Amino acid sequence: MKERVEKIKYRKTSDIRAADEEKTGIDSTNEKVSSLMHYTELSAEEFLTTNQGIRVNDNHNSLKAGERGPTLLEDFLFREKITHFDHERIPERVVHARGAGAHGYFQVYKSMAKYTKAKFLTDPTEKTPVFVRFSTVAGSRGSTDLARDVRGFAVKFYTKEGNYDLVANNMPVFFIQDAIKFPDFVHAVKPEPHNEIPQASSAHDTFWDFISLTPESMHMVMWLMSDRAIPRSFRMMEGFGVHTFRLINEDGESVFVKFHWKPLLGVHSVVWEEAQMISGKDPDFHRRDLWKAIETGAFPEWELGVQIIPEDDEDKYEFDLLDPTKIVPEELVPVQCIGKMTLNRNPDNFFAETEQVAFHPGNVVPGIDFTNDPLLQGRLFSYIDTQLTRLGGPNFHEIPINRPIAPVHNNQRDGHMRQTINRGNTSYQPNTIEDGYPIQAKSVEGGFTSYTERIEANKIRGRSRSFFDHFSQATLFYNSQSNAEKKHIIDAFSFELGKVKRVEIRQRMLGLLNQVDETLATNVADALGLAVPGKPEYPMNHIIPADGDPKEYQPVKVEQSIKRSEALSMANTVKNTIKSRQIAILAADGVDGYSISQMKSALAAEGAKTAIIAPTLGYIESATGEEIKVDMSFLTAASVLFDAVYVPGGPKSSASLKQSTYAIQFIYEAYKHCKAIAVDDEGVELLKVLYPGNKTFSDTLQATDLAAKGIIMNVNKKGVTSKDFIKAIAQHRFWIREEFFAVV
Ligand code: HDD
Repeated sequence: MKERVEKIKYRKTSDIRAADEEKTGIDSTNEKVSSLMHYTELSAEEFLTTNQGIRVNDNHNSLKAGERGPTLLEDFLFREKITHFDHERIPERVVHARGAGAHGYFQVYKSMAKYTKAKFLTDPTEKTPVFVRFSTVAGSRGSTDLARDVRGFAVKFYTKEGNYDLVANNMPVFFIQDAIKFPDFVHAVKPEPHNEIPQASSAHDTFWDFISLTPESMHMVMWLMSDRAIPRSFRMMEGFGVHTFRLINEDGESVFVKFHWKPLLGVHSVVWEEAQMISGKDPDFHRRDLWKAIETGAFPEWELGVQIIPEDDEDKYEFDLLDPTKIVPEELVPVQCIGKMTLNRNPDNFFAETEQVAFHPGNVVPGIDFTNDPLLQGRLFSYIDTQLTRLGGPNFHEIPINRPIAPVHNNQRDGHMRQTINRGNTSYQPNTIEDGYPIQAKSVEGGFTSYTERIEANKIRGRSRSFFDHFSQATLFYNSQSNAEKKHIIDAFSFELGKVKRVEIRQRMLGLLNQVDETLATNVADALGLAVPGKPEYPMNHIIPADGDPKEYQPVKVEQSIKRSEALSMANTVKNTIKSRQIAILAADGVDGYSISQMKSALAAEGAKTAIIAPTLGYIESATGEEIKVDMSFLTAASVLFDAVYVPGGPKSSASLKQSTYAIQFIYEAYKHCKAIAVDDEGVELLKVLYPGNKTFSDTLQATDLAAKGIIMNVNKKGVTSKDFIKAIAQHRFWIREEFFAVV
C-alpha cells in the first residue's frame, strides 16, 4: 500500500515538474532551482486545493456567520467550486452528439508510394497513433445507442506530418448531394421543433416529409432502413469515407480513391425489436461493448481498404464519381486492404478526450487531397466553424486530444484559452527580425501543395445532370440483399411510415419506393393499408430553381452495369469467429455443474465471454453440491444483451427455470431473435414451455436439421459437441427461423 502511494506521489510530482518546466523553461532537476521551486512540498500534492493551488481545509461546509447563520459572500472556496460546476457543460455537437471513443494505432501493410506520398501510408514499419470516435447522428448526448440511425466513424491519425482526419460513416453514401441542404436535412430528422419529440428517431413526419420531397436521398434511405442502421457493435460495422478523394504521389500524379474500413469480426446487426428492447435494458450498449472489449484485451480491428480509380477513368461509369449518393460497386473496382487499425486503449477521461475531440475532413496531409464533390466542399467549411462555438474559440487545436504530434509553428496568436506561450517579437511574415522564421516548406520538404486541377467553368448555382439518377443504386442495394434482409427493410419502412401521421407523406414515399422496387412498395403499402400510386408525384425534386422548368429536372434511372453486389449484403460477411461474443448460461440450484464448466472452457478457448444467469444473485448449488457464482440475476439480465444462450441439464434446475417467467421470456426472445441456442438434457424442457401442447414443435425438436436452424441439442452427447454451438454462434443469426417457425 505504502509503495503504491509513493508511486502515485512520484508520478504526480513528475507530471507537475514537467508542466512547470514547460511553463517556465527552468530545468527543475538542477538542485538549487528545485529547492527554490518548493518541489519538496509538492510531493504532498495529494491535498485537495482550489484552482489557485490553495489547500482546502473543509470541502463540506460553506463559510457562515455562526453555525446556523447565513452563508458569506466572502467564501471564495464555495464560489470557485460552484462557479466551475455551473459552467461544466458545453454545447453538444449539433449532429453526432452521442458517441464513444478509443485510442489505438494504424499500420500500413506495404508502401502505397505508387499512389501517395503520405508518409503514414508508405512506411510499413510506422505505427501511427489514432483516436476514433463512433457516434449516432440524430440523438442528443444522453440518447440510446440503439437508435435506427447512421453511425459516425471518425478517425484522427496523429501522423508525423500532421493530423489526418478520416471523418466517415458506417454507410457509403449520403442523404443529399449538396452541403447547402444539410441544415434542412438535419432540421427534418431532429426532434420536431414545437415539442422536441421524438428523441433519436427518424420515425416522424418532418423526416419523411423531407425525404419524400428529396428523391436524391433514396439510396441512403435504403441503407438507413436496412439492419446496417442497428449494428450489433461498433466493432462489427464497416466505415466509409463516402466521398471520392484524391491520392497524390511524389511525382504529383493523382488517382481517385474511396476509403473503406472492414472489421475483422465481420459486419453484424441486431433486429429492430431487439434494438428497441436494448434501448430500455441498456441504452449504453454500444459504448459499454467497446469499453469492455478493450478492457478485456479483445482489441477491435479494422482493415483500411481503398478503391483506386485512375484519373482517366473519371467519366467511365454510369454514375458520377463526385456524387456522394453513389457507391463504386466492388465488382467494378475491387477494394484492396492496405493496412490495419487496432484500438487498444480506452480514454482516461470522457470529457477531455471523447467530448473535446474535434474532427475535420479538411485535416489532410501531403499526399491526400479533395475532389469537387459539392457535399465535401461544404463540409470543409462547416467543421471548424462548429468547433468555434462548441469548444469556445479558435484554440481548440491546443486541447491535448486535438494536438498533432508534429510540431506547430505559425504566426497565429491569442484568442480565448490560449495555451501556448509564444516567444519573440514577431508574429508576421515576411520578417527579417526573426530571420524569416517560421519559414515555408518546399514540397520536397513536406510542404502541402494542392493538386493542380484544371478548372474552366461558368460560375453557376446548379447541379450536374450526371447527378440526376436517384434510384438505380437504391435498386442495386435492394436487389443485393438476402431475403431476410429484404424483409427487414420492408418492416422498417412499414414501422417508420406507420409512425407518420400525414397520409399524403406516406403516399409520396410509396411513389418513390415504387421507383426502387415494385414488391418493396407493394409490401409496405399493404402494411400501411394504402395503395401504391401509379406514378410518383412530380415535381417533387426541390433542386428545381424557382424559375426552372420542372420537366428539365425529372430524376432519371440509368441502367447499371452491376445488378447485384455481394459486398452490399451482410449475409456474405465473415462468420468465422465468436471472439468477444457474450453467451448467457441459464441455471438454477441443481444444475449440471460439469456441463457448465465444460461449456465455459470451450467458449473461453474461442475468446467468447460467458455469464451465469440465475433467479437470484449470489451462488447456486450444482447437482453435485459445488457452489457456482451467479453473474447476473434474471432481473437485470435479458436475452437481448447476449449473442447466444446455453441451458444445461439438471432436473431441479430445469423445473425451477420452467417456473420463472423471466427464464421463459429469456429463451423466447433468444428464439424469436434467431440466436444460437444450446440445450442439454432437461434443459430442453425450457424450450418446450414456449409451445405448450404443441406436439408438432416437440416432434420438430427431434428433427435432425435443428442445427441448421441454430438449435443445438444435447451438447457433448450423441456426437454433438460444443464445436457445433461455437459454429452456430459464429453464424450470428438463423434468419431461417423467421420463415419456418411461427412464434406463439
Ligand atoms: Fe458531418 C460531425 C460524418 C456530412 C457537418 N460528421 C460529424 C461526425 C461525423 C460526420 C462522423 C462526428 C465527428 C465526431 O465524432 O466528433 N458528415 C459526416 C459524413 C458526411 C457528413 C460521413 C457525408 C459524407 N457533415 C456533413 C455535412 C455537413 C456536416 C454535409 C455540413 C455542411 N458534421 C458536421 C458538423 C459536425 C459533424 C456540424 C457536428 C459536430 C462536429 O462537426 O464536430 O460540422
